Amino acid sequence: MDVGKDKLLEMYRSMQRIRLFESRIRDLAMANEIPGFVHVSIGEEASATGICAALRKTDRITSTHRGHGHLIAKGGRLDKMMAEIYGKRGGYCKGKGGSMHIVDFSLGILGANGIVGAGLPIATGSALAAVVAGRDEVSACFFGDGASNEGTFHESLNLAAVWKLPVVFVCENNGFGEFTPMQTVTSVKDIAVRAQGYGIPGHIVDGNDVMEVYQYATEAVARARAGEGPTLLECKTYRWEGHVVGEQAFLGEEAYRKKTEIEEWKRKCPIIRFQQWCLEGGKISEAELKNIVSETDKELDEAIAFARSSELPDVSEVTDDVYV
Ligand SMILES: Cc1ncc(C[n+]2csc(CCOP(=O)(O)OP(=O)(O)O)c2C)c(N)n1
Repeated sequence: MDVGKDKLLEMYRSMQRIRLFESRIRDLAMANEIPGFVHVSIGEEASATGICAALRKTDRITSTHRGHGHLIAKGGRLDKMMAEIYGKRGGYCKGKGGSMHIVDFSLGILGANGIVGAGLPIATGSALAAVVAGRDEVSACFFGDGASNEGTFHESLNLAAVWKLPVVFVCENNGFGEFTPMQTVTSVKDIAVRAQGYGIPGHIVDGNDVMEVYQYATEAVARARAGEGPTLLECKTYRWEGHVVGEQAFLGEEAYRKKTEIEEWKRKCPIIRFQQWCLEGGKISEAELKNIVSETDKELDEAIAFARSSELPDVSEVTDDVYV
């Protein structure tokens, strides 16, 4: 696929922003500086990036409990995300949503979501709304392998197929739902085959290869925009960290996965892979890549300073912006 240098740089920046943001979040949560639960997607950066790189700003996404990467890839601001995760007033939801409820309608981000499988009908509804309103917009829906066993997955794929809605369903298959290996609770080896049951295309994608994700996403988005209906993409990937930050307790004798498996997947790091591909082909220089990392580190220092200095919301504001 012929991709210009600007796009490659944009994708590299997106993956590094996700990795570095979430690495900081993980460390801050372990230091008890961040309240509540945080789920990071370290190791899964290529799927969020490759999909969002194929979308327009006006296109929409729905996300999950593991949503920082999706939001960053769609253009989310790191300072407002950081403040939200700190529970501060300067955050996207004025500190009342936290990690799992970040929304930015101006960027087409319809929300992270703590309810597994909840994004599927929202994305389907958003695609229907676009068709009814005559807007040329595509909705991309991120969800996990666990969510593909929820009723919402099956209902959404069916309706989106029947009405040929402009949706791209993106299953990020990281092999586990919490501490349960996917194969022990899922009737098929590959989630992509479930597309056949709804008469739509389904593709298995190397979710650690950002260029492959981008290629499949470009085709699925074009198909959706042309009124030909939805596509299911299954991005095979792996999460390096626990289901939730602070999960070390589950790495003992009774662990649900082996350390060697984690190490094996670390060797397939999506960022290093893309970096090598860019350097080997002389597409991007090492200095350009390093510059992106140092710019992102600086952006993160500022985002953390912003979050720390932002105020906590007042108890009197608890029902503001909430339907009661
Ligand atoms: C409807 C619902 N059921 C159960 C849970 C508890 N829960 C939170 S995350 C999770 C696992 C989800 O697995 P998957 O969809 O594969 O996403 P991953 O965590 O692997 O990214 C579960 C069961 C929930 N939040 N919502």
